[in-house]
Amino acid sequence: MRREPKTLFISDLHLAESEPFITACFLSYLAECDPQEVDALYILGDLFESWIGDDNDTSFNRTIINAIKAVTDKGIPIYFMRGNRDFLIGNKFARKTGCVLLPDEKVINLYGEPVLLVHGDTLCTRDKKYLAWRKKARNPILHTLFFLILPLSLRRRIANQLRMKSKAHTQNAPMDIMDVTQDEVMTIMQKYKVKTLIHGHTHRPAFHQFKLNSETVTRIVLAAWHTHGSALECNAAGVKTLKEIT
Ligand SMILES: [Mn+2]
Repeated sequence: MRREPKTLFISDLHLAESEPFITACFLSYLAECDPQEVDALYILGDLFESWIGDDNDTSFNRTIINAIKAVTDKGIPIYFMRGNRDFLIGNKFARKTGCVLLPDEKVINLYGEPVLLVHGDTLCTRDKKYLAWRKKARNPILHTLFFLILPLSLRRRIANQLRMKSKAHTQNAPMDIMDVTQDEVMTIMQKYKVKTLIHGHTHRPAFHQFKLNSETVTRIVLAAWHTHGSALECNAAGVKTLKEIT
């Protein structure tokens, strides 16, 4: 008999070779995904700490790709939304893993309920410096012309420098500008006419309830994987729980 079906949401794993514990945690999480139980897995960005192109065929990346492929091969659909750290993930990655790539804003039908998914970086509108950079970096013509044609070794160096710059920026920016802007949250939820929004990016896991057009709506924030994993589990009855993964 089929166990109670559920849909899973994860984000901000920041997988890197230097973090073997979290990588192992993710690999065992995938291995335990049972098609009798899991309807779908959504990865809402920043699966990787950095991604310099689908052609960067390292053994680390291959291990992750194969583990994801094993899950989609079992018949569990995996949907992937790019984050600010792995926005260069492309069609080749999707083909190799069997994932379906999602656009930056996506409304899904979650057991009959329309739910809006975003990574979360675009909700942090007070971080003007980052948004200006994002606009340039996310231009597909620009990254093909100026980044993806560079040799991998050079791309790796640039990515490291950008990461260091980003770290310095995150550490120096006042705490509150790194969180979402409530106005932006309300605007986007209204635009897509949803009562539930799920996102990651801020590393501030929570269920936020507030009024929007006199209705109670919910913003669910996924947790980053630091010392352990975390996933949002949703079932057909509408129950949503953030669960620790160890
Ligand atoms: Mn992020």
